[in-house]
Parts: sequence; C-alpha cells; structure tokens
Amino acid sequence: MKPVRGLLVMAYGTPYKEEDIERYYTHIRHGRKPSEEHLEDLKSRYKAIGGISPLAKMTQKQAETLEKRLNEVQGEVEYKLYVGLKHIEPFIEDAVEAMVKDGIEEAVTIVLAPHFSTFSIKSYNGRVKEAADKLGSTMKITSVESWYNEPKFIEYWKLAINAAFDEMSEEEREKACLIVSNHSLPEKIKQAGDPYEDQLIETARLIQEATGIKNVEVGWQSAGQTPEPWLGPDVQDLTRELFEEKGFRSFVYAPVGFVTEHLEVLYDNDFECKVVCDELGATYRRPPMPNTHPLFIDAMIDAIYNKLAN
Ligand code: FEC
Repeated sequence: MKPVRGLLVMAYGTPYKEEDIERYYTHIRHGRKPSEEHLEDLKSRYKAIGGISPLAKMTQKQAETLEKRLNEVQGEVEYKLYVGLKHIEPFIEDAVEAMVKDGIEEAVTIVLAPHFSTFSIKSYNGRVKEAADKLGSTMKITSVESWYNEPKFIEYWKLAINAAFDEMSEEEREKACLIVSNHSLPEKIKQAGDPYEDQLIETARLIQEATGIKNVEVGWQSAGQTPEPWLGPDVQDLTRELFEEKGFRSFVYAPVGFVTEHLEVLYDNDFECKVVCDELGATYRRPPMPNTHPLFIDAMIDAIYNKLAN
C-alpha cells in the first residue's frame, strides 16, 4: 500500500445561504459585528449575483480536481484531500483536526490564491501550524506560499486574454487596454516588506510578455471600507483615467488574484466596472476565471512539486 499524504486545500469561504451572511461577515471582521448598513450592503451585493456565491461549489470542485490529478500524475504516494476555509466551516482548524484524527503524518498545503501576503497566505499557513501545534501533532507540513509566476498559470491567462482580444475588430483592438488586478490590501503591508504588490506587477509583466499585448495596466479592486489608505489605483478610477487621459475605449479585466467567478469578480468586475464602462461608452470584457481548467490545476501541481523538491 502506498503511503498517504494529506492535501490541504484552503480558500476564503463564502456564506452557504443568506442567513450565514452576518456570521461570515463578523468572522471576516475578526469577531466584530458589522453595522446594519454594511450588512445590508453586503446582502444586496449577494442578491445582485443571484443570492449566493458560486464560490463554495467551485472551491470543492477545484480541490477534488487537484486531488484526482495529483493521484494520476504520480504513483509514489496517495494524496488524501482535506478542505479548510478561512471564514466559514469547514474551517482551516477543522481540516487540520481531521488530518490528525486520520493519522496523517505528512501533508502539503496550498491556498487557492496565487499571491503571497501577510494578510492572506501567511495567515492561512499560520492557522494550519497553530492548529497542528495545539493538537500536539508532529505532522510534517509543507506549505506552498505562492504560485503567481507558475508558467502554466501564466499560460492559462495568456490563452484566456488572447481569446478576448481575438474577438475584437482591428479598430477596437487599437484602443483596448488590459487591466490586471488583485484584491486591494491596506497600504501599510508595504512597510513590512510584503511582496504582494510586486508579485502582481510581476504577474502583469509575465502576461504582457506572453501575450504581446501593448497596453497593460495594473489595478486593485474590492478594497475594504476603512479610513486607512489601501493599495491603488482602484480599477474603477483607473478605467476613467485611462479613458480620459490615454484615449482607451475598450477594457479587458483580468482579476488574476482570484481563481473563480465569485462575489468579488461577479459584482466588483462584472457589475461595478461594467457600470463605469457603460457610463463612459467603453466596451467591457472579462475572460473566464481559471476554475478547473487543466492548465490551472497543473500549475498548482507544479507549485506543489517545486516546493516538495526544495
Ligand atoms: O462570497 C464570495 O464569493 C466572495 C468571497 C471573497 C473572496 C475574498 C478574497 C480576498 N479578500 C481579501 C482581503 C479582505 C480584506 C477585507 C475583506 C473583506 C471582505 C468582505 C467580503 C469578502 N471580503 Fe475578502 N474576499 C471575499 C469576500 N477581504 C464579503 C466584507 C465586505 C466587503 O468589504 O466587501 C476587509 C476586512 C475588514 O473589514 O477588516 C482585507 C483578500 C482576498 C484574496 C486572497 C484570498 O482568497 O484569501 C486578500 C474570495
């Protein structure tokens, strides 16, 4: 029998039904209940994308596809899947507990988000370690920290973005701009030398190199509602600026920091950025997210094997 290696796939999590929204939002806010106004605002955004987000189902599908593919491409160990979420059950701690109960002695962990930041990947991995320590586990844990520059990940976006540009007439293409974006975070992360911003800039550079697209800009989206400064420019402001100052008339949005059509894409891109484009009289385009595309799944496998080899 082959040895079993735990495969812990982590993701943000989303409410499963409307009644979950308040506790989910409270968890995101580190236990502080949101105001009635903020809660209603979030509820209305979920309503606008059809009630709940497709994220829960897609996270499970991505994780299962990754497990299946990992067991197809190698024969030394058997990967056993565990899913752990940041803000709703099954929580990261639940998944670690399940691995310990199952007697897993070695595990690899990966987060369904390509760029490293202290706010995101570091906190996911920190929670894994803390949960394992709390249980007195000696499980050997190898954690992938980022995979934004994996060649197959860039290849996925190259194909998806090129397909969007191929749909354009020659005339539209001349005045088109690609906006590569990620979730904004408070600017203060930069003081501690966080690589998050540079990793997005590098992703955009690699995509530009692969696609040969002339006009590529970097933007940030989905910033939180706090008074402190967040990484910018915000994609909506950037769209207006590029329209007015550089004369672009068609915008292709590639929110490469996400991997699924969830709230931040369906609402913040497909609704909010589209409203800006409509107001300006510009064309809105957004290539499909990676979801379970084989290139994307294989990019994560390469990242896992690179990490295990080190
Ligand atoms: O349900 C869905 O489909 C959407 C899920 C969702 C994803 C996601 C990804 C990231 N977030 C990151 C950072 C922050 C910070 C705050 C924050 C707030 C929210 C709220 C919702 C939400 N996030 Fe999120 N995020 C998703 C959903 N996020 C809902 C609360 C309402 C709002 O502001 O819209 C601010 C917290 C605070 O108030 O203190 C910071 C980062 C990612 C990408 C990495 C990852 O997936 O972990 C970073 C998906």
